[in-house]
Amino acid sequence: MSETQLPTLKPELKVEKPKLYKVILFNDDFTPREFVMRVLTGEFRLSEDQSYRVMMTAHRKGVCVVSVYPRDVAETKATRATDAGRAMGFPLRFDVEPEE
Ligand code: TYC
Repeated sequence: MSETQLPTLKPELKVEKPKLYKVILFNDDFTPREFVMRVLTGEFRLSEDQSYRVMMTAHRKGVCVVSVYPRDVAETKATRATDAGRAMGFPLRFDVEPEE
């Protein structure tokens, strides 16, 4: 009986870091500050203090990163938050972009 040795196959371990996506808040001239904060606390679970800072940063600079999430979570939250503004007639806008 021949002893054929099979080559040892090392399984290649490919562990990929799950990619994260930023939700970006855009300033506009119409949405009330209070409403922006309500969306940030309600949809993104930011504290009052965080909501105020994020809202004011967008207000002053034009944009602000709200938070980072896996892709599906980021997209769902950005859509729900934008829809909440639209339902009230506000042009409030949230977008999603990949983290560098
Ligand atoms: N600029 C708005 C105002 O003066 C407030 C506002 C802040 C709107 C941040 C959107 O992302 C925003 N009423």
